[in-house]
Formats: sequence, structure tokens, C-alpha cells
Amino acid sequence: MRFPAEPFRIKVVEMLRRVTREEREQAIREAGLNIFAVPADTIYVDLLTDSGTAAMSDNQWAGIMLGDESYAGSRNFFHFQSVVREIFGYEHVIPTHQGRVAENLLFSTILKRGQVVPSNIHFDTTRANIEHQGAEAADLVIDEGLDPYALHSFKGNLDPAKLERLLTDRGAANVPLVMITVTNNSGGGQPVSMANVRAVRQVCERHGVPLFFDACRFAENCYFVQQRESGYANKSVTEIARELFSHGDGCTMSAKKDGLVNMGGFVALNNAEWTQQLTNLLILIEGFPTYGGLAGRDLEAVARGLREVLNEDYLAFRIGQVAQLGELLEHAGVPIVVPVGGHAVYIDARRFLEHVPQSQFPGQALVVALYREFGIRAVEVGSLMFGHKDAGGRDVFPQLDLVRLAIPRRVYTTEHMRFVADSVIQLHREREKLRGLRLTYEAPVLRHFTARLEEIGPAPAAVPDAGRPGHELRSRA
Ligand code: P70
Repeated sequence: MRFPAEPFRIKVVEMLRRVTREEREQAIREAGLNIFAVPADTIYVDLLTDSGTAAMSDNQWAGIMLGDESYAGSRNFFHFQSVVREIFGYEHVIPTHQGRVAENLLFSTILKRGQVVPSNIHFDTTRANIEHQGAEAADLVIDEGLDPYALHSFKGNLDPAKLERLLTDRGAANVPLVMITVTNNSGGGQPVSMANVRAVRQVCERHGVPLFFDACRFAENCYFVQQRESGYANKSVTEIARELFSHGDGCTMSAKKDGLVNMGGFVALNNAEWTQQLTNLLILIEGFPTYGGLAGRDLEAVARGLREVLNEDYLAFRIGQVAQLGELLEHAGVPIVVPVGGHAVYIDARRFLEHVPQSQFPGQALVVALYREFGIRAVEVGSLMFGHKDAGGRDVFPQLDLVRLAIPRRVYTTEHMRFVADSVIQLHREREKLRGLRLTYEAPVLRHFTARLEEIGPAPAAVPDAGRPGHELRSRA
């Protein structure tokens, strides 16, 4: 397939430092084979996350200079509020410094112990904020959404039958709201269809339960609706977004994704009583309601970013760039989750490294090798992140060991993506050389952030390069 070229030109550049394999070997070793502990300036292509890593536009930077840093009533807040109202259609707009605070405000206010919040798949911070209230987070994605190889245009859909069952079993009084995550990050960045949103809305209405969105990647989701869902080809992505949110009662958003900023978020909702409660908590933990933990200039950048992200030339390039990386890998026989989602390509590490058992962290072994050999940072979403011991002290592993290559917005060129593809393909050819890992330190919770590991067996020899040098001086072992 042909993919659109960059619909922008580059006005500011950030030089990358040359780093040798020896330096990387030392950095990853000192980091205890934990990619979170590696200094970012030793990385060539950083695909750890698409969150807070976007390049802002000249228009956003110009907006930064128009920041009004008044404690109360900043003009940038009113601009931000009007843009959020226009796109999302919700009356009340509460700024926060990032997505998890939006979630915290919402769930600390409206959620009670013992209640349950269903979603397609809750993102980790959403789940943690729900569980922190002594409540339960239920993942009700369609079955195809859990199968890495099932082909479905909207693998992020929430199963309305599962929702109906949950609401009937638990009673609507125990479900303060239903949430839909667009796109479904934890399921591979897969989109949700408008038909599904309507079906979920109907179930919610029958039971009298409000519907909220986790809107982090709403523009990417709406672009997929335009491209894949019948009846939407002639609608603009902005119109599609308005329709999507019109089926709900509110949303939380980390603007660090489709807000095209490095920091920011919000809650938007129609319920005035909830708004008052959220606002009281906001003042306690984030700041005055017209800045919510952000500078006036940051609010201006979000306001402008939310408009820019709906530009369809941008979206065609964005979704195309991710799809292209997926296509290059798939054609070379690298096992990836299909169809490719909106913001990332996920490698199936169990299939990639068939000789490394799950107890030896195949995903993390791949992450370490990608960094050591090519200077690429990916993130493990598998047995290191989700594995734990059960009550009997036995290891429990997740079904999948994935490695996520998340693509920052407007940051890397297509040539960077080719370099990533060639590197992964080269590693795939040499996969027998990779060894499993074992833990030498693990924290009791969220162990992947601080874990330390070591290689099982002798240190691996360098993998020959992919014939497409990255920005490095290679010296071979
Ligand atoms: C990511 C980051 C954040 C996120 C999200 C959804 C659907 C809420 C939030 C929280 C987190 C991450 C993961 C690995 C490495 C670095 C960062 N997702 N809802 O990359 O938003 O971070 O602003 O509090 O995806 O997926 P916030």
C-alpha cells in the first residue's frame, strides 16, 4: 500500500547524540536491563510512548507566547473551554495537568466502595483509580479484541451483551457510569465503531446509567470510523467526533495524546452537581478552576492542539505512518498484532522468541536487544508488567507477551520508521541469539518500573546491522 508523505515541513530540529554499542551496553547494564532506567539521550528512536512526546506546531508555539498567567480568569482558559465545548459538546470543562488526575477527580467523587465501572478495556491508570476507591474495574471488550490475530475493523468495541449481563447481575445502582476508551489502548490501540457506541448507549439508557469516554486518542478513533464504517466516508472527522461524544455524558482526557501537547488534560461533562463536587476537589489538589494545574500558555497549546489533531491530512499521515511500520514488519514475517492500531505496533514476543519461555520474559529480552543493538526504545507489555505470584506463591503470567512500539506524533520521519522496521527484521533473523532474563529485584507493586534483571547464560554477541545505519558508530564484538 502507498502511504501519504509528511504533510508538514520541519522548522526546528533537535539533534540526536551519537552513541556507540559499547555505551548502550553499559547504559542498559547499569539500568539492570530495565529500559525505564536508561538515560533518554542515549536513545536514537524513542518509542516508549506516544504520551507527552508530540512535536508542537509553530501555531502552538505562537500560542505559548500569548499565555495569560493570571491566577483567575485567564483568557487562555476561555479559549480552551470554548474549543472543548465545540468539539466534545459538554457544558462543563475542568482542566487538569494530565489524564490520571481527570480520572482521579471523577472516581474519587462519584464512585463508592463495592461499585463497578465497566469499559471496553480500562487503561492501567483508570483501573488503578477505580480500585483505589475500593471499586471494581470490569473489561468487557468483544472477544475478538483479546485475540491478537483476529481480523475485525473495530476490535476496540465494548460487547453490549456482556454489558447488559453485568448491569442486570449487579444492578444499575452499583454502576455509576460506563466508560468507553477510544481508541482502546490496552487492546492494541484498536478503534470503537459509532454503531457500537450507539448500541452501548441504548443499554446505558435502558438501565439509566451515564456513559463517559476516555478520550485520549479520540481523533485517531474518529478517523478510523471515517475510513472503515459505512455511512461515514463523507463526514468530516470533526463531525464524527461531535456525533461520537453526543452519545455520552462526559469524558476524561489526557491531552498528552491527541491534544498534541507535552502536558495537559481535562474532564468535560454535563452533570452540574458532579461538576461542583469535582471542582471542589480540583481546588484542593490541582488548582483554581481556570487553570487546573497548568500554566495559561499550556491551556492555549491544548486549545490549538485539539483543533490541529482533527486536520485530516495530518490524520491520514499519522495513521498511515503507524500502518506502514506494521506492514513492513508483517511482510517480513515478524509476528505483530493485527490489524495495526492507531498509535502503536505491537510485536508478539512469544512467537518472536519461541525458545524463551514466559518465565524468562521474552518481551523484555526483545526490548533489551532492540536498545542494545539499534538504540531503539520500546516497552514490554507482558509478563514483566503483568506477571505476579498467586496466593500459593506460583507464578501467574498474562496470556500475551507484547512489545509496544508507540509512535510519537509529528516527531519521527518515515525514514526513522524504515530504520526501526529494518532493525526489528534483522533482530528477527538473528532471534536464536537472544537469551531469556531473570529478575534480580522486584518491587511489590508495578514492578516493571523499577525491576532489575540479568541475562541467563553468556552475554550475547552483537547482531549484524540491518544495512541501514542508524545514528551511531558501530563497533563490532
Ligand atoms: C501510554 C500512556 C496513558 C493513558 C492512556 C489512556 C487510554 C489514560 C492515560 C493516562 C502511559 C504510559 C505507558 C508506558 C510508558 C509511558 C507512559 N497512557 N487513558 O503510553 O494519562 O499519562 O496523562 O495520566 O493511554 O499508553 P496520563
